[in-house]
Amino acid sequence: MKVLILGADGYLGWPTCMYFSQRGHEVIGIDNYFRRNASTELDCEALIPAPNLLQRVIIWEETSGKKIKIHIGDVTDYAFLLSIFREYKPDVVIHYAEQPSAPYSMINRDKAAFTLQNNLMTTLNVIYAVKETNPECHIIKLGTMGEYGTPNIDIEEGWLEIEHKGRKDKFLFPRQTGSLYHTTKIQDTDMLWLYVRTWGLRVTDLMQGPVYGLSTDESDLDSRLIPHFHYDEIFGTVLNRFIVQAVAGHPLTVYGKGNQTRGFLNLKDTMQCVYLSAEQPAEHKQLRIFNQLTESFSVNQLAEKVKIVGNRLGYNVEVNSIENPRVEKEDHYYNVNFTGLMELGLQPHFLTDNVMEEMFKVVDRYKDRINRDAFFKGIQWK
Ligand code: USQ
Repeated sequence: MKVLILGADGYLGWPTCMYFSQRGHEVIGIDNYFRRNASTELDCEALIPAPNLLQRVIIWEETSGKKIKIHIGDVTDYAFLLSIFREYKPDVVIHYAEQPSAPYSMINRDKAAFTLQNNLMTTLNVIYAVKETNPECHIIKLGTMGEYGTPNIDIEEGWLEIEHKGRKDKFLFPRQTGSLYHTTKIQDTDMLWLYVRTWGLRVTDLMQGPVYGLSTDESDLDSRLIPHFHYDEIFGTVLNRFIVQAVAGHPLTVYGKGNQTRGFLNLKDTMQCVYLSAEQPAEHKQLRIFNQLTESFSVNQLAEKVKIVGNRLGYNVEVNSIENPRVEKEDHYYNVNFTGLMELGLQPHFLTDNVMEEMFKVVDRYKDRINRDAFFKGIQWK
């Protein structure tokens, strides 16, 4: 396959580039370094220094003997994106080129406007570039489990059959998010669904839960290939944050009651899910939606796991419940259907003590770089 990866510098983007490249596919990556620049601006840089993309593809070639092509540019610039589509004619485009943080989208009006503008415009541009150059190209779009929110019913895989006054139809599962970032993902799905219906595009929308981990088979080949690993309030996901906090001797920041439950997955499983989706594409005129997670935990359960493993490794891990800066349900029902990716062949890597120990070991190597000010700045949803 010829694979175009948008957002190739990101936490998911760079490991995805290597994953496809390692398996013999031609990979073209694009990034505008949004996250690098934003984390410098907001004083929340990644834990592990990562060479820029142009340097990383050289390291990758030295390590694997395989080439990845990189273009630095902005997917909101349609002329730029179209020129890439015309030059490479990809079979599949993997769209990660979005502002990925819920807290970032809630900082102020300008960050909200950027999130809206960036996320919707990148998606629109991908849709138009595919239509103009090759409507056969499969779009794989990273959505989020947060599109559904936490309804008081089971969360189905994208769609819900509804019977109303004796008649039946199938609709997108009701969506109700808690942040502007998550709202843009709903809007992306709606936009993709419009163009699947009207232009017959083929789309896979992956409703992913929070990801943890900093290791893939490819990144383990050389420490300079490690993905950006954020532990700060803005770009860090909860388990990654807790492990860095434990290593730094900072109490784990459980927000509110800590009964908030989400569906999690290992970074290695994100790679598998995206790869399986590319190998077995959506049909024409199909918006295929998968719920991308492997197991559910509450925040309290994660904190407890980190505490047990951390204490065993000799850290003194404390858990501290702090006032929740977000507006979210702290007690709620949560039961998600996620059979679609399993049926495609996903082999989950579950959150074992061993997986956490490995994360502790890597984080410990970089503990001198931990910026404690980044753990909690208190970005308010209210
Ligand atoms: N949480 C804490 N303490 C912390 C950080 C988070 O209690 O220090 C809680 C949050 O309040 C929330 C849960 O942990 O209830 C998950 O928070 P998160 O920061 O790990 O995840 P979130 O902000 O929802 O966003 C992340 C990714 C986003 C992705 C989303 C999937 O940044 O790109 O879309 O996970 S989901 O959560 O299913 O919407």
